[in-house]
Amino acid sequence: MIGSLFVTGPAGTGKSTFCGAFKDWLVQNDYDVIVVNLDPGAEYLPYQPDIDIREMISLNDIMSQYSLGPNGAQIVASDLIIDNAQKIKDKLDLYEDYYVIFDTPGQIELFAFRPGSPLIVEALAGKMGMLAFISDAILSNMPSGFISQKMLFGSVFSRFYVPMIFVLNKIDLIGADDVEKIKNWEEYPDLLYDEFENEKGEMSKDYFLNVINAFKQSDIINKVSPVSSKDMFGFDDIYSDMANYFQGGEDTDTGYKEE
Ligand SMILES: Nc1nc2c(ncn2[C@@H]2O[C@H](COP(=O)(O)OP(=O)(O)O)[C@@H](O)[C@H]2O)c(=O)[nH]1
Ligand SMILES: [Mg+2]
Repeated sequence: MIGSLFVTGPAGTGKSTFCGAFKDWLVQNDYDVIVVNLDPGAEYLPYQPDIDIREMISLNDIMSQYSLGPNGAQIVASDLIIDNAQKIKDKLDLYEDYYVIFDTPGQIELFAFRPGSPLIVEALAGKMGMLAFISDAILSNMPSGFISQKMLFGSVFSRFYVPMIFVLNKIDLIGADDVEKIKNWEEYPDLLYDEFENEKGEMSKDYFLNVINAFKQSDIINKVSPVSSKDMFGFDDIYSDMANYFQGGEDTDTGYKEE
């Protein structure tokens, strides 16, 4: 493994679609890559996983074994991923010079907020793991939505403490002007505050001013990476962030490509 990208984010933001599309993009650009499905509850996946947790954990078996409904079984299933880490690792070891993309359970709390999840990242990726937080462009297009996604991003970062990319997915559903507006919020957080005030009218000014200040001072406001997993747009930027982290720059990586 060259490096691993764990793809997380709220349900329906497009994690699985991103995993499949980013894999296709990497393959088209001559990189070796596999996708690992870590969602035991996935009924349908928009890609063919190279390693699949569903072969190791069955939601139906858990439901009957522990007399649980589908929701309870999802929680137990997520907690069982760590028990299967070695099995997954053995399979990963067959892919020495590959990038590995991990798709994570649909509901964010099943990955980000279970006690064992940082151990899963550590066990499967060692020091070569980073996270992509997938946010939905429609939600992030409003100041309140954007702030809520950034706070969630910060919350996930607090748990894993590995490099994280804030992906603004589904930009095909908003205008180019809106993408620029969101990028501007990132660069000039005071603008975000002004527009948030316009959106909400009366509000607790001190609280939100302090939230924005915390963003500014903590690197939570740092960069957004606009992507359309549907149109395969924006993946070059994601890739260069990965290459920078894993190999210390794209030049090194070009060397790898020519090997
Ligand atoms: N328009 C558009 N739809 C997308 C994009 N990415 C994902 N979707 C759709 O969003 C829905 C949820 O996607 P999915 O990958 O299952 O989300 P997950 O729950 O985060 O894994 C599906 O209907 C996807 O087709 C995108 O870039 N653009
Ligand atoms: Mg999914």
